[in-house]
Amino acid sequence: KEKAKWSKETLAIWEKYGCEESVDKESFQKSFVRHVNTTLARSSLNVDNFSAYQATAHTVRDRLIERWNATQQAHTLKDPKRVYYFSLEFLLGRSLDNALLNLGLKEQFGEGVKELGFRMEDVLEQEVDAALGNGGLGRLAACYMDSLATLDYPAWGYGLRYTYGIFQQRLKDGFQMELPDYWLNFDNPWELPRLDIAIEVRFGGYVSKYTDENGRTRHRWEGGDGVQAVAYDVPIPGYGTKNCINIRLWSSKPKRQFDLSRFNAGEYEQAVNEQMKAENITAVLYPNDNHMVGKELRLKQQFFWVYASLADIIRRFKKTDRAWDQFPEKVAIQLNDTHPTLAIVELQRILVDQEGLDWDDAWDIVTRTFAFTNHTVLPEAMEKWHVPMVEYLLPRHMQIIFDINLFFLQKVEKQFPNDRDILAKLSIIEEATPQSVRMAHLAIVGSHRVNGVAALHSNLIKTTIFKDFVKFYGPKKFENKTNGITPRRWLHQANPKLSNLITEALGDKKWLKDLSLLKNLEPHAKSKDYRRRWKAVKHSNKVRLAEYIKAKTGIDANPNSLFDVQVKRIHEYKRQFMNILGVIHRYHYLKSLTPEERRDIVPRVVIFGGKAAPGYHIAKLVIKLINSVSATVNADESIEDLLKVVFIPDYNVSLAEIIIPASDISQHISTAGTEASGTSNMKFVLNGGLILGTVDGANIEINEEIGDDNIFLFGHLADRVDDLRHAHRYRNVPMDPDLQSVITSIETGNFGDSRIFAPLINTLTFGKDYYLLSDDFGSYLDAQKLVDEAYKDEDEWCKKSILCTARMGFFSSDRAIREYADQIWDLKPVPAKA
Ligand code: IMP
Ligand code: B1N
Repeated sequence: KEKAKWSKETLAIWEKYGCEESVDKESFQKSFVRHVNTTLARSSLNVDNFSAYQATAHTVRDRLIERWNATQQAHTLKDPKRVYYFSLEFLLGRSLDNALLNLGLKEQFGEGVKELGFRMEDVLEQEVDAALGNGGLGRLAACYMDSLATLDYPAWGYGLRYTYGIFQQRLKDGFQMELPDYWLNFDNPWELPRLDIAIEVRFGGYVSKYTDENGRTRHRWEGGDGVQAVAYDVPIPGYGTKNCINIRLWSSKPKRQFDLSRFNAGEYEQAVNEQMKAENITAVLYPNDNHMVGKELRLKQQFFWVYASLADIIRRFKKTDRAWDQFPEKVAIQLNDTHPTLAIVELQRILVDQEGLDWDDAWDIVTRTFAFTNHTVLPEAMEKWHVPMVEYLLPRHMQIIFDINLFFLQKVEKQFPNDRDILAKLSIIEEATPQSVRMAHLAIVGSHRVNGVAALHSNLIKTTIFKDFVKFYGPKKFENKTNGITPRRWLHQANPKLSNLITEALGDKKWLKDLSLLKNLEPHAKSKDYRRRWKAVKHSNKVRLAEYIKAKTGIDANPNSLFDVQVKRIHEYKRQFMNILGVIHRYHYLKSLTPEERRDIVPRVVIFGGKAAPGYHIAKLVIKLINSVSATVNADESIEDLLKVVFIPDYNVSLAEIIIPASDISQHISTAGTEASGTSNMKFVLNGGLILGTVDGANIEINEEIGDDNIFLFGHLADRVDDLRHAHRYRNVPMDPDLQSVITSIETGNFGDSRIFAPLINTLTFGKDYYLLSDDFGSYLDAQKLVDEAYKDEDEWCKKSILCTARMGFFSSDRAIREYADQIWDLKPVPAKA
């Protein structure tokens, strides 16, 4: 509209200067120097690596924003169906290298920066991770955004802009210490503040009833205290496309208007204090992975986020004159776990209370809009909110939840008359004191599709936690969408040498957009020369990691050893405890050998990394035990290089990019049935690392793809777990003798004062051993022996390594996203102009 008002002359000026930012070396240098001089207000005499990073980042950002604008414009013009990915976590890591590679600028900008006196590697190292997530769930959201952008889907991410990301981990005397991650300390070039997009969010208040002009009883949510949600946009560039999508992160700010009535003399300070509380809502990411803590602030975060996001989506929908029943044809919302489930209730409230729709019409729109991904079966992770808390913060939403439940249970009752048992099992409300809202039940009832994240997991939810829902809805509502990872970050960026070697063999880089093409690597496993070069790449990645380990821990890790890696959140179900007990067993074994026998031993470096939730004491003891064992073993000169144990502190995405390409074998050893999928397992294998794992999560599908010869699986299967647990509880199961001798060794003080480890050791004894370490320990040690044997034949190992990479095509997040788009969202790509 406004454009029409402009004169020809005005338009000409716009067009003259609206040209594209060029992407050649000289243009890079020109922008770089301009940003140093203006954005950073520095001169050529005063530029360090960090300023060079900032100037490079701003130069790339300018080019990103251009693509971002073009993409958003194309979408606005076409008004296609969009998908909105609601995730409380986006674990993006660093952006500069990723943007350079996805935009295809790495080479010329690298040259440009070199001529200006810097090395691109040093510049890239300056960036701090955007660590707005705990682990797998948050990183999955980031991989999915990369694929959505790369495949030209019209998609948005919605999340929170935490001031503090996941804490930084330090070690003190082998214990984990947590430091706040104040990641916005220096400016963040990867976000665009949209201070004009501010939405008022309310908590508290009351519900009033009234009769409308048609004589219907209606409800209105009134009163309460408000805060503002301000938008910060994070551009996500696709690989090999102009498409650049957006993650909108909300930050909480005080309302602009003070409550004037409070401005009586003396209340000023209190009024300001009240206002400052607004900022608390998005201050900190909750640092728990797979664990629910029922804190009021967390519930506030969830509502704040879904309220603002829905308001934004509805504003966009209302730009065109469409009837409400077309909403699901324009909007698909994917719920990343139950964290955003209140969105279901909020949309129903908007449609009924504000837009005046009938309940049933509204509910039909709601259920056609939402789909829900479940990521865990662990009972302690299931979200439940106390009814009194929900009632107090969100009185109208609580009423609506009761109504949703009432209408749902009426249908259940009709289908299963006189079955009180199934009513209690399916109810959204858990009848305890106090009552709770079961968020998973609400998410299922309010969605048209529910999916698990690997084949085993999706079957398990149908037969265990959600089995009664399958009885009611039938099996079709429940699907599997096996997780995937982006090969751009997890191979091309993290392992440039291997990426080059693959491209050389395949003739071009098409595999980066169609990972199934990797299968054409298979014949190269037979080439001696190719194997030699493949081995050389792995070796140089191990050298890079060994240098990092030396710098951070002082430990010498010999790159000629077998690198055995377990990096992931520290959790009892992931069984890092079993790994370190296995290490102790190995240590004893080595000490029992004669010098001749030792000659036959494959030297190992066992590498651990990962954070424990700050309140998770047992997990923190596991870290301490690893460090104690590390201290003893590494100091024992009689062991030489045959065994080294390393705990790398502060595992995060950019560290994963160094560690994963350097692994020979990685461990994914959760008790069968507990790890929904795992995604780092995929990353390791894609980089030619073998797996030692249990028959759990995506390990199973990886096995199906790469074949039995290329993976070391062990342990009891998921269908045995219940019986084994039962046996532990009701009978006195003798402990595996190897395990017993390792425990005794800890208890006799071989790894420092054993008293501190008592609570950890107690998890195995007293008829517990909930994660079945004792049951799996024997087969774990056997599998380790097979690993040792296999590694002795370097050439055979290398063949396996190549075949692993070649057969991982299925695990691209592009495949996963296409499945979601075709089977759940009904979404079509909309390419931005080339
Ligand atoms: P998994 O649990 O081993 O499947 O790992 C999931 C992914 O989360 C890893 O591959 C990393 O990309 C990412 N990640 C980043 N930081 C952490 C962490 O502290 N713990 C676990 N995963 C992390
Ligand atoms: O989600 C990943 C899976 O690969 C992992 O197996 C699974 O453990 C992980 C509450 C979670 N499940 N649940 C969570 C995280 C934070 C939180 O506050 C639960 N994370 C997973 C991706 O599918």
